[in-house]
Amino acid sequence: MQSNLNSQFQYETGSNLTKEQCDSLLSKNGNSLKEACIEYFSGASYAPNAKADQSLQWVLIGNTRAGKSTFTNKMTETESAVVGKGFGQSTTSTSKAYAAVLPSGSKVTMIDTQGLNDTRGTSNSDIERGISKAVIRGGTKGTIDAVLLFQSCQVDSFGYKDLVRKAKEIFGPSIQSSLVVLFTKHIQNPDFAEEGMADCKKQGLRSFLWESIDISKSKMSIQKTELQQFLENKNPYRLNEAHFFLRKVVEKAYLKQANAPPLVNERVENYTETIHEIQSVTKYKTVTVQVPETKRCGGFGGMMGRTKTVYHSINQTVAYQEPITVPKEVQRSRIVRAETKPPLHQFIVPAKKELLDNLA
Ligand SMILES: Nc1nc2c(ncn2[C@@H]2O[C@H](COP(=O)(O)OP(=O)(O)O)[C@@H](O)[C@H]2O)c(=O)[nH]1
Ligand SMILES: [Mg+2]
Repeated sequence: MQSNLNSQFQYETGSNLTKEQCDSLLSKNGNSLKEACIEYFSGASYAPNAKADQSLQWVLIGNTRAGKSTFTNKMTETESAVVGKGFGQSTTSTSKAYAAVLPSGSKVTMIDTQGLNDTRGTSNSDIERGISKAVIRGGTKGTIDAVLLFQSCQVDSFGYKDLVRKAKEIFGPSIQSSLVVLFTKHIQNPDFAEEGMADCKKQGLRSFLWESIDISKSKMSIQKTELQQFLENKNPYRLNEAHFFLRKVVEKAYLKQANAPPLVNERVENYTETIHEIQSVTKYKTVTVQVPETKRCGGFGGMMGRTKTVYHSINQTVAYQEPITVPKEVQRSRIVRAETKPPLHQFIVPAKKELLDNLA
């Protein structure tokens, strides 16, 4: 039964969770498939009363090579985040938390996330799930003070619109007021940066120009102080809002799944059947036959040449065919039709889209 539930869970989530991971999610949810799916997609394990941490929490989101890891290293004054070297190569494959002390002395936890539009073929929805898992389920802190959207000005400066959308998909629509677009690599392309910032303003989004590399030590410390002041947030985003949003998404996805036409699955099933074959065997039996013999009669008649017929019984063995039934195994096949609903995970993205579009 449990292994059945496990495979159903894997089907619905399209995940490659281990048996143990499935078991633990299912048993945590009283073996309710629906609740386990809600937890899987929404991060319900997020502790609503996560410890009230005094430090700030920033989440860094951006395309690969936008400068997230470099930024992290500048803030922590270490080299602990790996920076991309080869062109177009992404380096951060999972989300990691880094602690830094701001010029004011406040502590900040930065979650450096896996770059979106990953060059190694990881799909964006997997990355988004990874981010929400790290941030929402990580449960280190119940609030986010800022989500920094990294936009490199190397090629253009409008890609951040996609990041805004992604951030809303991950955290829910009310993240908007905590979003800050950080324009990086702007020194060579000040026009791109200017256009981008003007565009952000039009969208009612905050933006900040940031330089990690081509900057002196003293300018860097001014920049950090400015950023810190810029990111001060009196009303940090509460992570359980993200959780509520994602829960709504899963519930909507369930509805969509229920209304979707079933997938008809036809497969050929082989089976063995025992039939009874009629064969015949040769058998023998003994029969008694009467064999006539002509004998001369006795007395006068005999002398006159008269004869008579007498019969002798003799036993004879005769062969005959007797039918018998012999059991025989034969291989047969039949077409089995099964109707299943498409897996739940196929409805998560459309459900999110619908919820966000309804709000827009
Ligand atoms: N000029 C300039 N280059 C940067 C800046 N930030 C990052 N880079 C370079 O961009 C490349 C990718 O940076 P990385 O931090 O790994 O990007 P990530 O994928 O977003 O983490 C590296 O070669 C960095 O040196 C910046 O502010 N200015
Ligand atoms: Mg990185």
